[in-house]
Amino acid sequence: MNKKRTIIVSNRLPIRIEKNDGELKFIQSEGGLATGLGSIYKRDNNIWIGWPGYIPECEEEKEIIRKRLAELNLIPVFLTPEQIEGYYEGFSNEVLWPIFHYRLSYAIYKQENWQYYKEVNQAFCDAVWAEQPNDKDEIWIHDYQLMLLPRLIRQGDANISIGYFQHIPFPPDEIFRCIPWRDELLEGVLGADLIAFHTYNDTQHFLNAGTHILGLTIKNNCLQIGDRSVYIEVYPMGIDYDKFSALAENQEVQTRVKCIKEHYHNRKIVLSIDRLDYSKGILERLYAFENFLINWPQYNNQVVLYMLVVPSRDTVPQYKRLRDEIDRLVGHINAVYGTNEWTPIAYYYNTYPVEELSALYAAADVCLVTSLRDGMNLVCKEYVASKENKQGVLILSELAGASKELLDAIQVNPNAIDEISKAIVQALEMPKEEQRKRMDANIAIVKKFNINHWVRLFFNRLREIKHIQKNEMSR
Ligand code: GDG
Repeated sequence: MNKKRTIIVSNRLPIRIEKNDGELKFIQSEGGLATGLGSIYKRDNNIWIGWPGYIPECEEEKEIIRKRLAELNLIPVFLTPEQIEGYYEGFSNEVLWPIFHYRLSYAIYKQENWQYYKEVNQAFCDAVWAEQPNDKDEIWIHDYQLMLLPRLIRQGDANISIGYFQHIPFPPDEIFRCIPWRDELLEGVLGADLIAFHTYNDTQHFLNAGTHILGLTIKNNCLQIGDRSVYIEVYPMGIDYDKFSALAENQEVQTRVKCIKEHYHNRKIVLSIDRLDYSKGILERLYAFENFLINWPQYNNQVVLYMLVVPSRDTVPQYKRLRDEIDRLVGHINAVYGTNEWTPIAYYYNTYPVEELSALYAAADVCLVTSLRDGMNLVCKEYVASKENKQGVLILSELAGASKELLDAIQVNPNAIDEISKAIVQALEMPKEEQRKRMDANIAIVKKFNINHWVRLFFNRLREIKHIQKNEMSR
């Protein structure tokens, strides 16, 4: 088997396994990454390695799952409940997630969780080597749960081609420095040939961490590890533009749009969609909406904030507290400002099919994204893709990676409550012509720099780097 292979590795496989009445169900993920990489891992003898999100009851069930997944080019890494708690919930979500989102005080450093993180990264490495990759193959590792993996793999083959993409921000080095295991994490990622982030700032923070914390040198924009050059570059992730623009035109979705608008008696709809997470600025958004109701009373009964929060990590104490606070604040706003005819906030804590999401995007007059930090934020791009030839205004946090691309959104500082309220008014009063102009400019960006473009660009660059390295070695 000498043909070049692509191996994708991420914490989760692009599939969900459910067991109903003793029968295993394999449900393909519709997420952006799964779609974008679908054309790659399903082809030839390429594979995707990751946790299937399910704990098998016995060895026999493991084997059944392994076989079923192999037919889909997927290789499972099975994790124990203790590993999930220590590596995923404990280390990834209670150390790396808060630190990388600039929330120092939320980090909980526990030595035993670090041990689990190392153990699971090693398990992923073993799963990669079990597939016997060689130095013709390409390995693309995704995200902060697997920061040690590039180096672990590199130790088995100095010439193998490894790319790493981080979907969340990389903080300034003085913040990153707070992690007790910062050196090992940096050295781990630096096993890759190409390390990529959504924004230029993230790359600069990473370069600073390399020079200030590890004392490395930079040559031609690369970090030097001995005689190896590691490329640190920007690849802003796109979405499946065609899918979202086609969905918005779909007859059933259009019917649903009509229903939604009628349900709210043609009041203006301000939409927000996010996972439950303190990085998304959900409370700030609610304060801003209350401030808007107080200071622009002429809009009472004219506007609805439709807020969809997708359940996430709600066993983690900070997330549970956030959820309680959202419940309280939504209850307070609806109780104080609502009337018999009008409930200001339509709040749902739920997951919807993508068709429903599409109908909401198409129906919304305004999309409000107030992330306090966000690697990219795909919701705002999906909103834009659902608005071809239509009206709509995007209000976008300047602290989301997408703000570097969607320059024609109304950009706000998510900590400035008054600024967000004013932006809501500006959006509601924006002339149709200006809406169209701004939306057209945003559409052009989202359409061109779509998910396929992102995947293509990344792989082309990884190949180019390998080529450069080979030339350097033969000199
Ligand atoms: C991380 C980074 C970065 C949401 N609700 C439902 C649903 N969704 C989908 C959206 C969108 C995705 O989930 C959320 O993506 P985001 O980018 O907004 O946020 P994270 O989940 O935090 O993602 C982020 C991203 O990685 C990619 O690199 O942009 O910064 O934090 O696609 O559509 N999908 C369905 N039902 C829902 O109820 N089907």
